[in-house]
Amino acid sequence: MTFKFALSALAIASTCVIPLLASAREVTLRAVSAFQEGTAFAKPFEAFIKKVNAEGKGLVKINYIGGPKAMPPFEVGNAVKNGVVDIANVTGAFYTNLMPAADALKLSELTIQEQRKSGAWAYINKLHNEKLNAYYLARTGDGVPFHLYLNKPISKPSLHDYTIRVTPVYRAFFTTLGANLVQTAPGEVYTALERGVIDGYGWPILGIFDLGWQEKTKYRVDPGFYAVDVNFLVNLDTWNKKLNDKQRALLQRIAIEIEATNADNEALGVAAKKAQAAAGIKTISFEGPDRKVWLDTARESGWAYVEGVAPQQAVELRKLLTK
Ligand code: 173
Repeated sequence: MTFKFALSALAIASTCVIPLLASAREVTLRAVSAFQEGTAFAKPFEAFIKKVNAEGKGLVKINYIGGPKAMPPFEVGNAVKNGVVDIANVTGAFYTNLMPAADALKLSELTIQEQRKSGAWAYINKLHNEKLNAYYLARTGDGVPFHLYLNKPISKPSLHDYTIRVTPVYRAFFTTLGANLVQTAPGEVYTALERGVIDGYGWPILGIFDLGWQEKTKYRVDPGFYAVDVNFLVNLDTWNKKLNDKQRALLQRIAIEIEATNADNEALGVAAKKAQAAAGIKTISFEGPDRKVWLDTARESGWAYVEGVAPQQAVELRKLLTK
């Protein structure tokens, strides 16, 4: 073989091989959301996917399977754990069956940026590694409180004789206030309101227009309580084995950029209150001692519940997540 021939053979080989290697390096991740596509708590995740697919060309591609039509919200944690999906957008309340301490995430008084600095994120990530076989990639929802929405007014912090739709987020609080509880996924709230089987529901300040609930809602109770946690979780085998350093760095950088948009949430909440008032939803606002009872009951019943289901983690989490 002449030297010249060898060179041209090498040139041909490399033009064939390099594109193959490049495409082999692009990893496709399957994604689901526990919240319906296009709604308030799917939007940050969808912005994340859009950015990853634009900026990660040739490196990572996210294939968005969709929301609750693709997978029931309370199954999403399991799907991440088993690797049925690689990445998911889901609130802790939907995977307390696998990680009881996830119920404490809503009780955080620190932003995710503060949690990353203080070591809280690292501890919470470790719990996700152990219980959910997941990497805790991002938290959205900081600055979005939960509220009680009603169709029968109340004048005191008491819910005796009221039937309220819940998830684990509100369970301890509304139980302490004397309510009867019905747990449903978000997709079932409208029908429950329409049929009159519930007198109200727990939900954050954002998102009640997404599924048309304003049509069936008379009152919102203020103040709001807790802080929404909607988390991006990556299957741990995917994170450790399927992705390389560059791919992990890209996902981490964009996740942190999305977390920075949590700063917009307060303004979104103000706008949501105005829109609710314009839709005819009246505010029941607890002031003075009632306000204190409302907020103290929310916080203390919430922590007492976590202490019951995950005693050691509750002590650690309360230290890490409160001021
Ligand atoms: O379904 C719910 O009320 C709930 O638990 C939740 C949690 C985070 C964001 C939105 C809803």
